[in-house]
Amino acid sequence: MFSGKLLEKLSSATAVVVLTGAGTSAESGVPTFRGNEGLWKKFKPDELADFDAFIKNPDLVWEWYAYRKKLIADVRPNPAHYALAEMEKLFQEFAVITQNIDNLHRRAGSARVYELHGNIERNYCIKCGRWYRNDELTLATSAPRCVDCQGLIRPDVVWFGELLPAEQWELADRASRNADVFFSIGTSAIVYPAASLPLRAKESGAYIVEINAETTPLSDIAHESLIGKAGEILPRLVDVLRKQRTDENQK
Ligand code: BV8
Ligand code: ZN
Repeated sequence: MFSGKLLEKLSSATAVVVLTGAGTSAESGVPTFRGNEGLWKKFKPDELADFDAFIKNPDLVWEWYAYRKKLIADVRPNPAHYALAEMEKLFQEFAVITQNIDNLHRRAGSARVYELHGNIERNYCIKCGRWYRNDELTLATSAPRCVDCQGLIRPDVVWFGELLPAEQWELADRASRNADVFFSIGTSAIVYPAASLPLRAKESGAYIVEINAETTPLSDIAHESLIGKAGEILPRLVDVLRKQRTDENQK
């Protein structure tokens, strides 16, 4: 299933970076955005994941995020998340850069996780900046208001037209440029600037591998594109890597 070239690259790699998208959480039961059952099918992205839409119709945007918060609270990491947490132990430098806001990588045990698009478990008041955890919010039908200043509370996620968190982006960009092998897993590779990371990694000499259920704009640029489910492919890759290390140690 894995090419000799990939296994050779991984056996000599010190720095491995993984960019993940919604497809990595799909097998946990979290709907993706652009797939057939995707979230964007029912809702339009620019009606929901956008600050102006939020100001115009905070209740509708909160209805969408309340639905996702409830859904994400009830799901668990899947074999793809656990395999990535295992892979972290096999390389000197390993980072997961995620576009996902579901916190499932950390819940699966990954330590170095850069969240480019925020985290659905955090919320803040747009007027005074006070932070709120999900369990501090009563997600009834209308948008929650700040107890201190009555300002609108929003989820701490990156909407279209908004800048990504500077420190997370900086760390992700540096890790991508320093990678020996860069995986793009479960992402349609169309949302920027996240989708520029594999290109930056390739410019700096990294071996680019895509693992995705279908081809994407990255497929022709990557050195290898493995079509399939992350939850099936990644555990097999970890098994092969573990065996590779045992064989090496026995030499
Ligand atoms: C910014 C909110 C700039 C959080 C999201 C025209 C051209 C190029 C760029 C632009 C443009 N017009 C506007 C832009 C910029 C825009 C952008 O890239 N738009 C795209 C759509 C063209 N980007 C932005 O606005 C970003 N900000 O650029 O600011 C700026 C500059 C100066 C000053 C101010 C600002 C902000 C981007 C973040 C937007 N936020 N969501 C939330 O609620 O989640 S976007 C949304 O898409 C999510 O965040 C998600 O993370 C992201 C990417 O989606 P994917 O994760 O890839 O999910 P998707 O469903 O698309 O694909 C899943 C894949 O998995 C599929 O391929 C499927 O086949 C596969 N799969 C399914 N199951 C499995 C699987 N694979 C493996 N195993 C499985 N089991
Ligand atoms: Zn406030």
